[in-house]
Amino acid sequence: MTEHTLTVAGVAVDPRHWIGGERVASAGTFTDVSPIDGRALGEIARGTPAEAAAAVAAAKAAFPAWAATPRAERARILHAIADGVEKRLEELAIVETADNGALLRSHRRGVMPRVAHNFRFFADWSLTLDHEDFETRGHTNHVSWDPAGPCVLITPWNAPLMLATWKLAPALAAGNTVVLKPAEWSPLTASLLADIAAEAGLPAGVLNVVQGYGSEIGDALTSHPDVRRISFTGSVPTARRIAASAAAHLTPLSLELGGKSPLLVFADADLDLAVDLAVEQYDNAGQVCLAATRILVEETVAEEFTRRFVAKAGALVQGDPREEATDIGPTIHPRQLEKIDGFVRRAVEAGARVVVGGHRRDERYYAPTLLTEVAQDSEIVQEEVFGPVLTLQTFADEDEAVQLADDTRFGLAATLVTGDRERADRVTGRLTAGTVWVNCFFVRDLKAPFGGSRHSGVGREGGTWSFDFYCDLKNTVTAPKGWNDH
Ligand code: TXE
Repeated sequence: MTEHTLTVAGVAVDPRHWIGGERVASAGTFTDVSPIDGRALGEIARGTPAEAAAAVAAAKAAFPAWAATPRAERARILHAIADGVEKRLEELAIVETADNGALLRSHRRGVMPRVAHNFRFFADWSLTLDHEDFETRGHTNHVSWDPAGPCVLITPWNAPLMLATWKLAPALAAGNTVVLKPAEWSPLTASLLADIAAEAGLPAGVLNVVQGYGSEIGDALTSHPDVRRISFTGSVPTARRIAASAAAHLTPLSLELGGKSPLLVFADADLDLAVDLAVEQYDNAGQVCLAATRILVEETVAEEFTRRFVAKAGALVQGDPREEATDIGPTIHPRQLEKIDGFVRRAVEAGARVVVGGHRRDERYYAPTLLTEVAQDSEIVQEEVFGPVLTLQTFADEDEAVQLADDTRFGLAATLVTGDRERADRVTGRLTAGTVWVNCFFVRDLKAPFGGSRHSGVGREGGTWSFDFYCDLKNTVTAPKGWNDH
């Protein structure tokens, strides 16, 4: 504990940067506020471009030794980080909930175990990367996966530690060093992770955490000539700024952006399953990039689907995310709630009918909402709301279902509910989406490629695809002749 330490829900958190294995205070600070009740959690380092550059310099200095560390040793340290996450799981869960308002029970049972799994999975996967050798006219081709260098990871607030570690683990396992820039609305668990990584024996400078506003330090990170990879999860406008800034040095980018994913319910579907999957889209108060926010139902079952949906949605408990019984917590920030409310008001003005919700409960909680009678080209159907707001449209046949499903600028995911396997295959083949779930939702293996098409992103991460991104692949061609020992 130092004079800087904050106590958040009983847990000590250092609000300063973590650069080169040391805590570094910033010239200024910003106030981190809990979405649960608007209470200030503390003053957090407000990074400057010079501080961001210092973090990149620390990552650069630490790179040669970490890159030269045998993979098995790097994997051992990543497993030790996972052990640390598991040991401090309860603290991480409590702090994350205080900071971003998502359900404590999900953090305890789903998210934080997954954070530990991110480290274990990518540590183990790094050991399986093939050093493929093959021959060309007697010459040997040897493919090696070289670490790329310092990586900048920029992450959002909706699933802070989960998204940070899903990038961080493969980047480190591959032998890169990292500057992590967490979102300013949820800075705390990244700081705890820095402590855990240091305790696990991660050498100084391999992981650096800079706090602050993306608008103030983003450029210093993304246009830096020593940065070799940038992985970003967040909004489309910010992605455009990052891409423009990264263009200065042609720094490779991985962009995981928003979505407006469809949930297609065919008349042959198990309707109770369809309703369960639809209501699940309110998880994390709808602040999930993968959320299937456009429900498309075959006309003949639309009335029955709606009846069952209304009953199920009506039973959801909205309130304090720390309570076990709560299903839907607050939105991240009153500004986000204002944005959500604006979307719904404009949709209603344009003729949408409110089936469920349609209003704020107070300045932090937005009632789970379902709107119908919405036009395909309307804002509410085309734009990501990032709140507990779903739309319902109907379709007459498979062709219309596909046409509506695919008619946005996004392409992140799609969910189909149908009892007909052939239909599932046909429809899946016609959709543009990085992930298609059939009769399920959110089942996600770290081996699988993850990402989106169109405005939902550039590139894929997951399994070998993560290492494709975080490594420089090198092919060495060796002739059979020319050796002194011949
Ligand atoms: O995102 P930003 P915001 C969508 C969602 C939400 C909207 C706005 O629709 O309503 O985006 O959210 C950093 N250079 N998603 O404003 O700005 C920033 O500090 C470098 C979907 O919070 O994209 C934060 O760390 N970095 C999404 C991160 O970018 C910059 C999750 C994300 O913030 C920067 C979040 C800059 N110039 C929002 N400006 C998803 N795909 O899941 C900001 N940042």
